[in-house]
Amino acid sequence: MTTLDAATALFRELTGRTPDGVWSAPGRVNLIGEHTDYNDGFVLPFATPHRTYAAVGIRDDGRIRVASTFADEPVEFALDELPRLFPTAAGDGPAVPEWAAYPLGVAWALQLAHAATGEPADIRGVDIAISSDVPVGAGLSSSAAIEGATASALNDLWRTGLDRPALASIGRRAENEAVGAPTGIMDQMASMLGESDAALFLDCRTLDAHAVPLGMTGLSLLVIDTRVSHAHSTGGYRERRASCEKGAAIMGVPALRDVSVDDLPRARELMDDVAFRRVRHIVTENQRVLDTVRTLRVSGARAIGDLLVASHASMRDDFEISIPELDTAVGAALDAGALGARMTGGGFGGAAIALVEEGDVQAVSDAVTAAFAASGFAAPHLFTVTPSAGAHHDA
Ligand code: GAF
Repeated sequence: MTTLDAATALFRELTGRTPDGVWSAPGRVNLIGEHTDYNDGFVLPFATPHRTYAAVGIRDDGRIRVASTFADEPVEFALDELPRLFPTAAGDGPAVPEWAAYPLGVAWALQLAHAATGEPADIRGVDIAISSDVPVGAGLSSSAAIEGATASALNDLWRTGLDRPALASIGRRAENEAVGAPTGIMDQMASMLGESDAALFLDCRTLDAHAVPLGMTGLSLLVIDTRVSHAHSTGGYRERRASCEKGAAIMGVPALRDVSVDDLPRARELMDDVAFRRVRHIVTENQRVLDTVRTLRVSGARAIGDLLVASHASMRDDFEISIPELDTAVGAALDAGALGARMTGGGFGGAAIALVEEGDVQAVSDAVTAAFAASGFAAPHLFTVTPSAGAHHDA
């Protein structure tokens, strides 16, 4: 059964009806530009072929019910109860299971965003059945996929008429305030705006976005999921974000986007070694994103390998968000002939990517699997990905 069919079947089981429609949104792989999004910087992600499907139907009693193939029980509230549930820190309502906070958070944030427009809409109760083939906890943003599918469905059914960047911002608000993960906007923008065969160059300050063709003929992008799970609502991610904010304050700028590579000697004088290395990662990573976009245009994808490798080293040594499994994946892939490799996503677990000649995929995969076994790590999950389309109405 396809994932779309699984969402439709779950909807029928839940309601005894046919859904009014099915909407889907992809996960994302970030080619380069890590932790730069919440520093108002640059990122270059693309949407995965893996998608989350939401089969949705209107109901007339003002209630919202969400079910998913990865949870035992549906969760149901009155729509007007949502403001009492979120934001998490202030909510005094009943606890919401984390998976349900994504779609319910989107329903809450979409109503708020729409109310601010003053335009007419048709906000009514809904049943939502979710199914997904985006790997969870692998750093491929299964959460943005749920948010994108739900936001697209509700925007159409409620006739709220918001554009894709606005829907991405609603997804981010759900993630930040309903789930409590202090993430940036990259994943939601990639999930909403992704295009086949292209990465999305995004300025996270202005939200200007344009597609950068990857020209992958003869090349493959291999994802190496370490199967070490991570969560951005906890410790490390939040702590890195706080260090960046502190670094920007010390430098007297609104965000680290405003610090250039030429400013780094001054930064080194103003802060301790750890704070400086956190700043240096962001500043050099922003520059690497710009260099990658230029290199892709001028020389093609085969020429970006060194930038990917430099990005990984910066995350390992300066930002300190890699783990031994990710370093092993990157090292083994490069030793086996990958043109470039780096961890992707927020870190502390999740996946690495390797840029590989098509004919070398098997050899690189075997080498990575062997290196994991030799280090006593659980076997990684390896698969290739091609950049795919963003959120849309499927049926
Ligand atoms: C996670 C976050 F959700 C993104 O906003 C981004 O910060 C990323 O980690 C790191 O680049 O995916």
